[in-house]
Amino acid sequence: MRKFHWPKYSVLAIAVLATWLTTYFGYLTSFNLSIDNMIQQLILFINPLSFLLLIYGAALFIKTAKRRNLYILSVSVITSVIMFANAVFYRFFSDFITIPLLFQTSNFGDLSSSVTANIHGGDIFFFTDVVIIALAVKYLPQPAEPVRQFKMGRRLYFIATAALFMVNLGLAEAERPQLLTRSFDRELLVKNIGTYNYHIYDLIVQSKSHAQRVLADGSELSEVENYVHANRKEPSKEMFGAAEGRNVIIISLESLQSFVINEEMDGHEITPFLNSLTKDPDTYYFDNFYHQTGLGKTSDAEFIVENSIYPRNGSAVFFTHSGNTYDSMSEKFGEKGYFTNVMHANNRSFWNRDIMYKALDIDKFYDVQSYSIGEGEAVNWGMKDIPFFDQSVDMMKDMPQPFVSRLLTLTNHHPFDLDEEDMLIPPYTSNSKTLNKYFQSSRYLDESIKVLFDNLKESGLYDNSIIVMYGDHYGISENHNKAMGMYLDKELTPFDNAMLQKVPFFIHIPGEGGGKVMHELAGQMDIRPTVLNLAGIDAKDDLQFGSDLFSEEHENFVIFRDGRFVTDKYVYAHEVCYDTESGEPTELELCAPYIERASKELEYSDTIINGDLLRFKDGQQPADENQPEITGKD
Ligand code: GP9
Ligand code: MN
Repeated sequence: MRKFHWPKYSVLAIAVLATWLTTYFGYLTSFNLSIDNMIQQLILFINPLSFLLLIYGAALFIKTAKRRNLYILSVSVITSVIMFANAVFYRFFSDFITIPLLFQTSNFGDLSSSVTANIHGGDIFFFTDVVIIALAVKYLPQPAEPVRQFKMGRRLYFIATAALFMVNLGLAEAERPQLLTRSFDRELLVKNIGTYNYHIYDLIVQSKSHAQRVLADGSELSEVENYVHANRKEPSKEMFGAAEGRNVIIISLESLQSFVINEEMDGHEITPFLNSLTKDPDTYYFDNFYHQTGLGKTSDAEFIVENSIYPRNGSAVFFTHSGNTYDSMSEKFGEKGYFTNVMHANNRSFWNRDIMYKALDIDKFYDVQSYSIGEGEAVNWGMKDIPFFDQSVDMMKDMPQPFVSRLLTLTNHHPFDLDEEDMLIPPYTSNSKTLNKYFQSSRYLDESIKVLFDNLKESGLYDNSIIVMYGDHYGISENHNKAMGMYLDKELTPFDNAMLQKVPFFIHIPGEGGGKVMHELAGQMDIRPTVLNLAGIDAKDDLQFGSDLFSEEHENFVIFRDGRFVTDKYVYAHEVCYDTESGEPTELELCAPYIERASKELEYSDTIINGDLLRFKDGQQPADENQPEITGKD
């Protein structure tokens, strides 16, 4: 076997090295990436390498030196342009480029002016590698043409490249489990797999959904509409407009499950404020209410609240279908003159919110940059909920009224870490650290809601608002069944796990006085129809899978995103039909009609999303003209 002649391939080696380092320094200087530890720094450092080895390595298949050099130079120009374009884009949007944005042709006008304004002289730096490679091409000795025996060296080269890629992915998976399956944040993707791999990933995700969209012609819409309208429930006339003209404040209670409400842990009340609300005359509390989210978690819950359509199975619809036309709740409120916004002290790109919110017609996103996070005001995933609510209510005071504000809390998020001073009750003691901390963290979330209510009262906004609060999804997964079983004092079955998907749902209408605990079997899908009806906005022609919770016709049937379901008689989980009353398995036959209906409903929902069918609905503009305007950081 002949030796692999590295020196002869010095142009290739220099190219990889030069682009690698240029990319890495580009990361450090152009993007505001939060790196928390040495491992993350290491991942950031190595993440461009496997892609560069692969793309430049293709030169090893090119026979003549001249063409090879031309190829290497072209690659260096392209990679530099990619980094340069992202850097300029980032200055304006605090985000990385994603394909749906490039298809939003109507935004090019805006985009190009902001792009030119954001180019700096120093950006020439991104082309350092091109210059170095050009010099190498000019002055270094060129290799002889490859000979047969060279194949072995080439094979080794690509095996090493693949191995490096796997190491990179392994480290990324350890740092951020489920990064690729859930694809929750462009920043995290770039930090972990690098800009170049991120663009390939984005290309795959987007082209998959694009293909399904192209094939849809609108004929499927009428079948779905027929189904939805046949199952339509008449909203409550009595409650229609009960909160007309008021501000609507919708709180996403991070990871809050119903099992903590009106319960104690080792003698400590877990959610004293929320408990008091369940007895409050102005509050409707729903104690038989389920989340219906999938992998997109918080964002799935948001999707449901806005659309009353199921999110997608296996990926976050906020990421995969942000270019669709939607008939969102925000759009409806907007048409009635409400100022619609979301408040959330996290990166604007998390869950692709910055893009999706435009598709949902949300007027403004108060992201992390709208908040000032002082010393000691951040824990776990970011800003603590109490200062978050303090500052949010301050901003609400300046909003045009009526407004619809959706506020997303964050502190009660896995791994449920708190600062000592925020631990208002002791931890639980079980074999699950997660569950042990969860009680304390839920207690903190409860305290923050109390602060929110106090702030609203103080600001004068309270009396003219309604406050709607929902748990977004589970916080304690089935991995903690043993510890949960210890807390609940029973061995958990799939039936119990289905029951544990209950999340709290509150509708608080100051001064209304009709409040009570409602045992209606319900789910997040019902939030949109209920809220719109309360606001006095007619939604009967909308394509909603949920229905008004105050309607007498409301049906006791909740379908989970994964196909499980709950009715007043049966619960279906893990292919077993259980009796709702006793929790004991019963004949599968009894669940059969519901199984069929559940899968049909989920399928219809997927059809709408995958085919972007709402663009064919009467009164909707064709999707391409309907793209929301892109604005930068506001
Ligand atoms: C992040 C927050 C939490 O912005 O919404 O996301 P989750 O992991 O709960 O979906
Ligand atoms: Mn969440």
